Amino acid sequence: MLAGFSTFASQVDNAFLYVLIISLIFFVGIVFAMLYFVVRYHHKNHKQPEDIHGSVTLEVLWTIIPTILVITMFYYGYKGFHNMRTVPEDAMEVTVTGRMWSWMYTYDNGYQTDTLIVPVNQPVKLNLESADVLHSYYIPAFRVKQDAVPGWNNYLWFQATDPGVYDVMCAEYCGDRHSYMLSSVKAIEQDKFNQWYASLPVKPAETSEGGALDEAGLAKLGEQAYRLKGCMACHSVDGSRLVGPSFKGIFGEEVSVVAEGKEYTVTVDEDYLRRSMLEPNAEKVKGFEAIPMPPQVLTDEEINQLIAFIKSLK
Ligand code: HEC
Ligand SMILES: [Cu+2]
Repeated sequence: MLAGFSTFASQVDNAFLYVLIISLIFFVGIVFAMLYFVVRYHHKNHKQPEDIHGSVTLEVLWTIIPTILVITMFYYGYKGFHNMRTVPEDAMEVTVTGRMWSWMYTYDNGYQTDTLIVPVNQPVKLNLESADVLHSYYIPAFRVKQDAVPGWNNYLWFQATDPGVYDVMCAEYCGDRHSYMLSSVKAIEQDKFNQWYASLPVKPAETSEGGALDEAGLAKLGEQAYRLKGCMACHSVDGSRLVGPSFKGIFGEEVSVVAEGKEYTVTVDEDYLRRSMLEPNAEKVKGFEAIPMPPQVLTDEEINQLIAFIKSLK
């Protein structure tokens, strides 16, 4: 079995093992009883078939024993479930946004990352949100999995026990690039975490020394947003076609679009890019009519940064 690295691991693994061992005992018992009957009641050994009438003792035994076994299984399962749904008071909270096809993490101070960073030996509560369809947040090494449902606040919690980098997956098929939601959670020592957290700018946009950013600075933030906001799942920057058109070299070019069944060309300028981000499905790029771009949650600042980034991709 895959080793576990959270306080839930032994509880989940023991419940699993308990069910597995009982199933194995029954499996072996049933197979042997079957083989025994095949030989014992073979017509050569048992010439004359006979009727068997009920046995109250047997019926009581085979009702009561399995009932007790199933109740103990339920007990272990319920105990674990209850523990997983009861978040400790001192848990650190992080908001997780699932969307086609990436995860984004927002910390209490507003900072956003594409990898979850948590301290070890500290309960962490993840508030799960989805921006579009059903996703499921899954950390196998921590034995936690929970659905992210659009329009509904779900959560999970865990406490990592060992520093390390662990896989995060989406466990609910969510479209073409579902597998792209593979990412990671990094558990680090508490003091290292505190250092990292204290060093964070309040918002990524405040990395420069205030004042207006030049075009190159904006484009750099735009590149961050491109990765963080999940655009890279569908838009390449090297000209290759993913789910959506590549961003490379589109600025200033003509593009054929379809809107309300009519086809026309527009020049890719700042307004067009802004429109494409705010109302992605009002004008569809020709050749991509059938593929919806999910609605994006972007601030004006982020849109300006993304536009600068797309402009810089010659
Ligand atoms: C799930 C896939 C997906 C994601 C994620 C996505 N897009 Fe799109 N995008 C598309 C598709 C498909 C199209 C083409 C159809 C259309 O125009 O609606 C498109 C079109 C565009 C266009 C027009 C491009 C052109 O060549 O004219 C822009 C600009 C754009 N997206 C920006 C973004 C930005 C910025 C993000 C991230 C914040 C993003 N998209 C995230 C799928 C996606
Ligand atoms: Cu998903």
